[in-house]
Amino acid sequence: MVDVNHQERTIKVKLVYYGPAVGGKTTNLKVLHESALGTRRGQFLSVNSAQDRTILCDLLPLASGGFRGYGLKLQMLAVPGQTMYAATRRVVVKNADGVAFVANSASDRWQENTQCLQEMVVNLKAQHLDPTNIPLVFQYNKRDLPDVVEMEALSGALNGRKAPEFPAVATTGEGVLETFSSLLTLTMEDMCRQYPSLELPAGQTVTTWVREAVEGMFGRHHIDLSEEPDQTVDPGELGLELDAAEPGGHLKIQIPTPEEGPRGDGTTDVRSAESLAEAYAEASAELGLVVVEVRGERDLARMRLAEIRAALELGTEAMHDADIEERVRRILKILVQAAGANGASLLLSTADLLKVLPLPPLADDPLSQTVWGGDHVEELWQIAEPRLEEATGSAQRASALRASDPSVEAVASVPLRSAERLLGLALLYFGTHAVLPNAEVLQHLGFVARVLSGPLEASAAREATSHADRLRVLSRPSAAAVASLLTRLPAESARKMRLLLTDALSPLQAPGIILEIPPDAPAVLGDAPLLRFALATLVGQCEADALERGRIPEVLIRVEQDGGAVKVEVTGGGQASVMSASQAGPDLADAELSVVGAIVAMHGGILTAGRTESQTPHFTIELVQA
Ligand SMILES: Nc1nc2c(ncn2[C@@H]2O[C@H](COP(=O)(O)OP(=O)(O)OP(=O)(O)O)[C@@H](O)[C@H]2O)c(=O)[nH]1
Ligand SMILES: [Mg+2]
Repeated sequence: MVDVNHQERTIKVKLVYYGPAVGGKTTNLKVLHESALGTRRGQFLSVNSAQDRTILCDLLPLASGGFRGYGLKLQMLAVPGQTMYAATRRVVVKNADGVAFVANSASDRWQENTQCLQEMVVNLKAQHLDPTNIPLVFQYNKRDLPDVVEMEALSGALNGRKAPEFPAVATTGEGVLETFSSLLTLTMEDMCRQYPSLELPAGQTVTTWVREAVEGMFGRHHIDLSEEPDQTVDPGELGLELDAAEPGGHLKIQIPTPEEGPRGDGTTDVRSAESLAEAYAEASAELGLVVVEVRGERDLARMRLAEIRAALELGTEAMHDADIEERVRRILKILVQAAGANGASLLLSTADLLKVLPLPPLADDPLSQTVWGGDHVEELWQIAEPRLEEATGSAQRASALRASDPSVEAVASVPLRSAERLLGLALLYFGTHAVLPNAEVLQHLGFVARVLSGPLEASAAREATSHADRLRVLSRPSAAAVASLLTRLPAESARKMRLLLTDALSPLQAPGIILEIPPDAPAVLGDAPLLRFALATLVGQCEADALERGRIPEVLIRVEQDGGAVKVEVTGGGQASVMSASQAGPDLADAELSVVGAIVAMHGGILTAGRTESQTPHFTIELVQA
């Protein structure tokens, strides 16, 4: 039974490849894994013998995009075909939502195919699955071998149910995607029968949905590896890569298998040995699923960090290069990626008029186009946190959203506000096949929006006055939000690249900031945008301190080598201003400092904060030398 989670908005579907040993099950999954676009595939996990025979199972997670706004996760499994792993096969088919039977076309494998099919029927029944009804397709593989059984003969012997059947040469990709698409279609049709609430709206069929889903996952409907030896890697919309480990790699666990098992004394209870094997296989298969899930979560956390990094980068880079429309476009791109949306626009409140800035290819904002939508946007102007609204929620909303071209099924409204005021409202649009954001994603969007409101505020202020002072990079609530995210992420999520501090810190150069970096300063290991952001925050602290004491800010950033570490010192100060007398500076231990602390900790470094003898702020960051 398909696993539907309404709260997380996910559907999990388990598809099992069953068949005799060396029939090509693993090869099918391997080809699917290698051909799937980078953002759609998880890690391919196989537990093998040294000879590459499957011992436990192969596990391939694929994300097929949205089905009625739910994120559809496919768990593709292949059983081990060798006779001795019967207990494992029984376990792996448990809770299967659909099965592909991969037969070996070789003439000398005829009997193994029929025996294996009989065993599959027994195993399905043992797991309370109906072999006459479960979504099932046949693949007659290895059609390239010189001596193969005719398709008709294989079909007559195996396919009594007259299920869809496909010839294949899995090693070249032939028939692989066809088998998969057909199995997915049958399984989704079956799911719609089980859950009438998930049935597609009028005018859409599972077949058309599968066509688009396969296109989205593989960018094609037929694989021919003989023609395309090169892999295409899909870096995602924003070009944000998941660094360090490759997320979609192939994790192979090899277990040496002895030629023969340990010698028993002949009194072993065969049944208890078998149930032990089954319990072991079950535990291991579940462990496999957990490993894949944990990796998925880690990849998601990395993606989140990449989005935050992109947002922070926008806040610390030189302002004059990008005009406000360019800045808005980049803000929207980050939000679109974080939400998995199909389009977006930003309603910007400047002075007394409302500016609508759509992200191409949208030419205008769909919602503000309609009378009802225009009024509704005014209501949305009041919201404090991101909100999702679906077309299915009300008739008026449905007609407003579906009137746009292409038609839209949902909109997420994300307010961009500084500590004091609403700067703009991002409207993120979702098409028919999108995965709609769940509560966790909405929370993340709110959080990214708080970080993004910094650069937006800076741009808006720059528009107002051309000689405005440099603005604080983050407002306090945003800083607290960033700190809470950074402390939740594992330390290894930060990119550890070899950085020359001269390059990494030069964007901070500005009037009133002195950079003292010796030309022979050693490189450090770190994440440039995060480090730059941390230092910009410290500079901001020093500046604020000087201003509060009535001085014109002057900040020194000094880099020096200290044994195996690299020390970066940020010292405040300033010239006396004619404006006012000096007083004690503000408290340094606040939310912003906790962000810097979290970033430094991610780099395995140490942050110390204090004041010099003359009471000016003084920070030291010790970083690891590359
Ligand atoms: N000639 C040919 N070889 C194939 C084809 N498909 C798979 N093979 C090869 O057959 C061997 C076995 O393939 P696997 O995919 O490991 O078979 P399996 O069904 O997973 O086998 P078990 O794990 O033992 O159950 C490998 O060497 C493959 O490269 C095919 O269509 N034609
Ligand atoms: Mg295998």
